[in-house]
Amino acid sequence: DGADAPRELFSKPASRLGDERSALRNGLLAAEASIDPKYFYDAQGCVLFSAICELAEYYPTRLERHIFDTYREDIQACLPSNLQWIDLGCGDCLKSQRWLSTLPAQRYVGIDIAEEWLQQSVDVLRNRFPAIDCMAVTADFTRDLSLQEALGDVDDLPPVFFYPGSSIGNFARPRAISLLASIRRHLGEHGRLLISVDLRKDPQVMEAAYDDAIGVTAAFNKNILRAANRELGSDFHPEHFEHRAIFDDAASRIEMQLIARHKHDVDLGEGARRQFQAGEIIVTEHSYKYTPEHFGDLLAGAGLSVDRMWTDERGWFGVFLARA
Ligand code: AVJ
Repeated sequence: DGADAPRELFSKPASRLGDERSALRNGLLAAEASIDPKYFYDAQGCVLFSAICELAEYYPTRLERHIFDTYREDIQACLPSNLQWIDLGCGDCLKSQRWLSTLPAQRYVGIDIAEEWLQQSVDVLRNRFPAIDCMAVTADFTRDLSLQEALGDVDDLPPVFFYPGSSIGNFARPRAISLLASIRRHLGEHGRLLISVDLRKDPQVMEAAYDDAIGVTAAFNKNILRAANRELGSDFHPEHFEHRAIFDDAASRIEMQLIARHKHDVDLGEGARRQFQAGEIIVTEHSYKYTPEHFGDLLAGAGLSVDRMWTDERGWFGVFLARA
């Protein structure tokens, strides 16, 4: 039913869809089954993620807003005097709205993969800030940050890339570095990157944030099976899987898993099938957690250096300002 199909399906050429579909199927046929976390964010997944952000256990969103509100003037004083605000993975653009009302931004560029949601969100911004040139760019910047094509020749203003929400935490080091390096190529002398990341802390606190008491995150995790069913024509039953979130200290990441409750077969479409043994795992997401030093190393690996860092009082969450 198209109503709640993953939004980005509507705006992709068939060839691209085919590649993604086979990548999804291959991930589920691999020895260690996995599903790319981008499939979380269908209509239902976005509603569940918004609910996760309100959970007592899920501290990142609340702490990031506390840091932005507490240090707004301090952060703003470190930004170029007139700028274009490049909002990476802007979603509903609400986080940027809080900045645009006090920033000397001449242009806003919202970049996201979900086209029509992006258009609606940028239209709201356009109406709210008539003096700012607002652009919407549909791109998967994590794979093909073709900002040059996306921005064209609008490199007349120093860019501030805004990458909040610890979204960088979804990527292992190699992909995180290539993403950060592609941003660096657009910074020039005056451009900046304002990026946030979840910091390492008591594993129980981190695990609770991904396995809340009332089960919203469990629902968010199981919902990915419905997205896979729409994409592949597979017949996963979410209730045949159990949610688990564990902190892997050596890899410094939360791993979200779906665990088969009992032995059963799943039709993966196109003649492919897989038998899941009881206890067998599908990995759905990694969320990497950094110390400030480690995150500084990651940025350095992409040719970026840290200008400033701000954290909440307990040092649980970090906002970093970086330059080329
Ligand atoms: C949006 C990817 C940053 O990793 O914390 C929240 C997604 N997953 N609860 C994160 C998520 C489970 C979130 N990111």
